[in-house]
Amino acid sequence: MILYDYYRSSAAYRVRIALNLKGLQAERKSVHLRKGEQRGAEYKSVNAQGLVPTLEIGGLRLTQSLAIIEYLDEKYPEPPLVPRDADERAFARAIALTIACDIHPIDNTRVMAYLEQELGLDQGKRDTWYAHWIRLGFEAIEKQLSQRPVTAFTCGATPTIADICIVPQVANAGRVKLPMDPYPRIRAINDNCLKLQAFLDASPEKHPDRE
Ligand SMILES: N[C@@H](CCC(=O)N[C@@H](CS)C(=O)NCC(=O)O)C(=O)O
Repeated sequence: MILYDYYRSSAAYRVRIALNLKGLQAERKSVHLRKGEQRGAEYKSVNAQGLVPTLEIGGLRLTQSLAIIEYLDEKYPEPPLVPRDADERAFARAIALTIACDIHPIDNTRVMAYLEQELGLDQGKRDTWYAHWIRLGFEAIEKQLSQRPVTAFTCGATPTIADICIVPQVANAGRVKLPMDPYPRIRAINDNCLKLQAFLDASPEKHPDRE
């Protein structure tokens, strides 16, 4: 198994957490996003989108972090990362997709580079943009969580795909110092996740390629 990875990539961070929760080892190949390696022909032959992560497994090249996590969950069912109950599964996926579809892509490296290079936005304006989309998404997630009983993780006593998406997104919020006070439920889930070794070991701070 080979994970094409970058320490600061929150999408790759999701897959690192999932692999750790499943107790799976993957060889790591670093794709240096700041040097633009993701856009080179070599990596584009691995991942046509030029995005990390990619997971090579059993002769397949899997792309898209949530598709990778769902694949791992089907192939290695324990511990389950997607709730088996349909209602809970829908909620876990909704939270994961709020982050993966409606927050993260608007703040992606290539979007931020476009704002800087094509639209001439300075760092302050880029940070305002970055924080704005996280705030909008977190407000909605916090509201949805507040309508449910308090549990250690999004869907009960064990982490799921929702928590796997929350932790890297909270880390991204930290990069622009987004105040987290308005989101106590998200904060509590993040804190609970970060008590688990699987989450800690996947963090950018612990990444062997960290700069
Ligand atoms: N929806 C994709 C997003 C992948 C993605 O955007 N990865 C970012 C890093 S977090 C990337 O490779 N960015 C490179 C770029 O924007 O040029 C997934 O979940 O895998």
